[in-house]
Amino acid sequence: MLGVAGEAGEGKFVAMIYCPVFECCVTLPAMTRFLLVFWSLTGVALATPITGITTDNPASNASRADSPANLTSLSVGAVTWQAGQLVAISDVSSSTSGGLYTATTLIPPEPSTRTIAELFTDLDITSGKANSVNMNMIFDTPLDNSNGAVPDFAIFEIATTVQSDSWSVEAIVGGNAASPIFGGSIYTFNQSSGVGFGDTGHQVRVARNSTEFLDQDIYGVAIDFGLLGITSETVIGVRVQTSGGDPNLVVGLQSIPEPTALSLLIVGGSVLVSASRRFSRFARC
Ligand SMILES: [Ca+2]
Ligand SMILES: [Ca+2]
Ligand SMILES: [Ca+2]
Repeated sequence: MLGVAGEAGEGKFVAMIYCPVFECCVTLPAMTRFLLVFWSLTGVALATPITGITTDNPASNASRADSPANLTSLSVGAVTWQAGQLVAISDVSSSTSGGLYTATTLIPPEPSTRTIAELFTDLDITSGKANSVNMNMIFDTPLDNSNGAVPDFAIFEIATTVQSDSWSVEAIVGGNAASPIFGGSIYTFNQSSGVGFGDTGHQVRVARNSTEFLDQDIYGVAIDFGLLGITSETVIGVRVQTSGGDPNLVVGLQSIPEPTALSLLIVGGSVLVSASRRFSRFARC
């Protein structure tokens, strides 16, 4: 199902992927809308690549060294969470000491007063932690899964081309970041299991040392609490665990009422079916 990835800009994606259902290439947003409708109707779900974001600092594809960019909206198919619906992390703890980085600097070796909490309690997609093992994060406001299959939180990370690390996530339903109480089950996903991360159009240039730099793109994926076995519980945070992944932002997505979200998804799906019929006449691949 996953195919060719195209270049992305701020809020605009032209990636084309092969859809075996329609036997043609469709845009990534169209495919995501189809998947969301399919999941809503069948209960079969996967994590979902984000399809667009906006930030307070537009992406500059000509430069690999973006300035800090705080998330101001996030879209998955036809569903968009605006700034007031994005829930930041208020507390974070980590089991490892992997390198912290900001938009242009790896910390260390640069002397810095920045802490892991500072890099994860804002909405900046250009700062994070390289080679994490696991991190416990508490949302500023508790969330729930009253929106059904609509995603409830998103993870952003850096990678050279496409995200290829393995990720596991688990809901925190009590306690705090240092001593969490987990609920539901662990959900594991990666590129080989069919879950890709969507390209944000932003980049970072991470310093490995004083003379060596690593250019990375920033990607995002949205996840439904149902994948974590959460139905009626209140979720106060999440544990994010990776095999060498590099998270730079975890953000909660306030619940958009299911009827509204579902109608948006169905409209999106209807548009997709209509468009795919027209498209398939001349765009088979
Ligand atoms: Ca960050
Ligand atoms: Ca949900
Ligand atoms: Ca990575």
